[in-house]
Amino acid sequence: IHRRTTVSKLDVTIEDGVGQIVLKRAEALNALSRAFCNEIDTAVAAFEASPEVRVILIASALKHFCAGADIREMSGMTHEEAVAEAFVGCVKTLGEARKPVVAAVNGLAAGGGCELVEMCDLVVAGESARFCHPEITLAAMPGAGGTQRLARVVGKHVAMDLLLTGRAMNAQEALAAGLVSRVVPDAELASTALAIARKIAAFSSPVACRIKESVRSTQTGLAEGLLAERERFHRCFLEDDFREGLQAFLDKRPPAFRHR
Ligand code: CO8
Repeated sequence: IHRRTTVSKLDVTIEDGVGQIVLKRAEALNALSRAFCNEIDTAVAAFEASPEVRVILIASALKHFCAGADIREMSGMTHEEAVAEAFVGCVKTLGEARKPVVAAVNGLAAGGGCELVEMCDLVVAGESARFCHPEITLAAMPGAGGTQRLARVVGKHVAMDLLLTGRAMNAQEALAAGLVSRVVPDAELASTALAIARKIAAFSSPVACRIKESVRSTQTGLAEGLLAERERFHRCFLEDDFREGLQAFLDKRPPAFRHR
């Protein structure tokens, strides 16, 4: 069965038991605006509900995987709006998916984009892929699991290096740290990720989901940690350094933080 629909900023296809989501919000390097998150959320929810889909695959059609939260949109939001709209809550469905999720990462996965990767179960990276959490350079912090899932995957000290310095890790480093499952030549990224997804989709789906559920149960305290992280992230919206960090990015200048 092969179906194809185009939902403005996403390509969504189902083939051989693999539900594929290809991000293509070209004007902002797949930055996660609320509308874009809602599209991702809707696509994942549809795949979760579809008996045709046994594995979910997420990839990018652009030169980067995803540039993180939409800084332009965040800069216009008040604290009340961020809390009321549960900003960052919108990509919840991917993080909570029962079905296995494979990520195919090319270019940069930054901030919220790296958090999308951390929500996935098996991560295939092109050899030029890079991973970073630059939130601190904006006087922001991760809000969709970056402090929680990353620390659980790579350990406290590598997580701290990424989160407190904002530096990017290359694909080989990410492989050694455990954030990535496999590194392949860039030209083979899409085909390898699809082959892996198809292989998993050919097995019994209930048992694949049960294996995932069982592995996830090792992540004790994750749900509570995610909620507490989100609350801390929302607090950034009350701070003047955060406003300055976002504005400086948009103005393409270095930030002048007051609270150094
Ligand atoms: N938000 C909005 N617009 C963006 C973003 C973004 N995150 N990233 C890039 N863009 C825009 C740029 O403003 C630019 O627009 P224009 O052409 O109008 O000037 C266009 O995309 C292309 O970007 P660049 O010219 O900068 O492209 P480069 O190839 O030179 O650089 C980078 C690519 C390195 C990815 C660079 O764009 C960059 O550093 N982006 C910001 C990365 C970042 O700091 N991300 C973290 C954001 S904070 C965060 O993610 C918190 C997560 C909270 C949870 C969110 C869950 C939804």
